[in-house]
Parts: sequence; C-alpha cells; structure tokens
Amino acid sequence: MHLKNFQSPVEFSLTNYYLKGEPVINQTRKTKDLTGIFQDQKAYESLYPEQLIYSVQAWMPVPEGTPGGLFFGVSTIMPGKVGNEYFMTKGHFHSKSDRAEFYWGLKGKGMLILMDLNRNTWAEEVCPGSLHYIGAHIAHRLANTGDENLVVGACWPSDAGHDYDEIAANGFSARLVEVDGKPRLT
Ligand code: PAN
Ligand code: ZN
Repeated sequence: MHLKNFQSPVEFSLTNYYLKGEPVINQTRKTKDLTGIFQDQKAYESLYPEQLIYSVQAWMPVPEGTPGGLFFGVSTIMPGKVGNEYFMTKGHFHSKSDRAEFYWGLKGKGMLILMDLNRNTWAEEVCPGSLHYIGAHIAHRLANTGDENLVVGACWPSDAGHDYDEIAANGFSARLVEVDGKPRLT
C-alpha cells in the first residue's frame, strides 16, 4: 500500500477568486474583441478598445475534446454598460450541444441569460452562493448588473467545446438592459 500526500497542482483562492498553479489558462475579452455583441453601436464605439470587459481563467486538466473529462473555470465580468445594456459575455452553445454545465455565483451581482433551441430566452439571478444548472442545448451568457466585479465559477465537460457562431449571427432573442435603474429582459 502507498500512503503519500500529494498536493493538487492548481489552487482556487476563496479570498480573491484566483486560480493559481499549472496548467491554468488566462483569457481576456476587451471592448475590441466584442464587436457586434452589444446593441448600441455608437455607445460601443465610444468605449476605449483596450478596456477589459471580462476575463476567464480555466484549469483544463485534459486536452480540449477529451471525452469524460471536466474543466473548471472562473469568469470575472467588470461592472459597466454599453448604452443601457450591461457588460456581458459573448455567450455560446456548446459545440457538442447536448453537454451541460454548472455555474455558481461567487461575488457580485448579475444575471445568467439562457436561451433554448426555440429561441425562448430567460434569466436567473446570480449572487454569491447561487447555483445554476445549464442543461443540454441551452445557450448561456453572463451579465454584470451590479457595481463591482461579478465572479462566477463554472464546470463543464472537456468535450463540450464552444460554438460562438450561432450567437454571433443571431444573438439571443432578448437583451438585458437597465430600465428605471433595474435589469430587464427586453
Ligand atoms: C464559461 C464561459 C465564460 C466566458 O467558462 O466560457 O463565462 O463566456 P464566453 O465563452 O461566452 O465568452 C463557459 O460557459 N464555458 O463553457
Ligand atoms: Zn459553456
């Protein structure tokens, strides 16, 4: 029998919500990377192209596409709006569209916007401790409706992949905008 203590190669900080270790990938999405995502083109163009809108860290312990594995991610969406539309992620279906995902709120306030294949769109409130099951064939996107960073954990299958094309072409059927100081899907 072998009794040995090993340390996991990746750590997740419960104080600053940072993934530390190897291998961890760091991805940033700035204004210039989000062309066509927001409705108000004039407001979009008035933003600084290098402004960070969101970042994603992920631990991918197996190569992308491996059946049976899992990935762990942390998304951080900055507070802000483009016109009256909240800063949000691009949003996607999974390439293997039947692959599900868990999200959970860690910090800040926001909405998880969901859309099925019939283009029905709805949203769930995200806050620290909220848990979200994103079922098969459901497009998903996060929006920050608060005035601090929105931090959300995620776990998804390593063979899910990301299909951005459908959302880039047709968007979601509703947008999350601020009306009278409150978020509303319109
Ligand atoms: C998340 C998302 C992350 C960024 O890790 O990838 O929130 O959103 P976009 O990928 O839409 O830019 C996830 O859902 N992974 O499957
Ligand atoms: Zn996903």
